[in-house]
Amino acid sequence: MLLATVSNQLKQEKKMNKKSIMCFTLIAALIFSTNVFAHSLWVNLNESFSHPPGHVISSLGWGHSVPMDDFLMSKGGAVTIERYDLVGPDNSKTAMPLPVIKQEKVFESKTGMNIVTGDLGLRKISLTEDTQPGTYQVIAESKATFFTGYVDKNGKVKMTTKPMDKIKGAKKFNYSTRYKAVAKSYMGIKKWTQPMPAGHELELMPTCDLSNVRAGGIVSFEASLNGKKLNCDMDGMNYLLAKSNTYGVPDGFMLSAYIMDGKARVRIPTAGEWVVIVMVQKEVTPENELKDLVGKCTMVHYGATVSMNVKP
Ligand SMILES: [Cu+2]
Repeated sequence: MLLATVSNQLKQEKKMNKKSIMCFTLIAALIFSTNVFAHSLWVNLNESFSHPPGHVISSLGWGHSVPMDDFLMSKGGAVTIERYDLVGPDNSKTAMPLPVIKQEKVFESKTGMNIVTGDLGLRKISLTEDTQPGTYQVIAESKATFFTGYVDKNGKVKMTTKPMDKIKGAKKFNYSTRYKAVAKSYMGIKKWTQPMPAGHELELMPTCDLSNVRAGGIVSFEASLNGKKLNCDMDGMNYLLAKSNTYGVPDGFMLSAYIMDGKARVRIPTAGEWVVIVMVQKEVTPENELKDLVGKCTMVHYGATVSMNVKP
């Protein structure tokens, strides 16, 4: 009896060791994902006024598929959130608790599925008698992170989240970039007031009322990088993308519009949640405004989104 218990315990310990090794390998693989800068970060806002005075549920989206694609730490790529704010109509900022990002235990189902819990920043924002009317913003920002691919002294291809100058013994760098993703969503409580910019390097601003968009309506935006209007010119082509789970999904396409003189507009064909995306990549050179990053990375990737709910 006692022997059986000891042997069971040993078996269990062995199993746990194996699991923790597997877990570590998984974390390593996650952090070293290559195409993470192709992922978008966005804010989902779901308004509920069934029980007055009402509330809004905020959550974060990460990946490709609207409204929720993946956890902030997953095989597709990990991201750290450093800002998750509720901004009032008077532009006052209230920090909401950041999502807890960690590798959780995987539960196995009886039919070959894996189940895992996680935190996508689910926060309830309730109205009170004292709620000031106007436009509220929920703003999320990821931490600017380096992604470097290199060949080590033994000829092995490696990937890391360090800048180039922190990697020892690299024979060759395949790529090195810094990526930061920012996300905003707006809600007009009783009325729409023009929101203030968030102060992002890549700032995407609506120039229309986003609380009352209907299918078939036009939405307009302004986009700038470090205060300079984005454009389509000799410096490159900049465009805005718009995607939803109610349009183009089975065929894998989305809408796009050129950004001319900082402005772009798009007609939204269907009701549902839409995410508007601008992604910009800039080369680091000793002559341009990114010169402080020379030696750390060769590229900088910026991603900005604004999400909205379109009525039928
Ligand atoms: Cu992906």
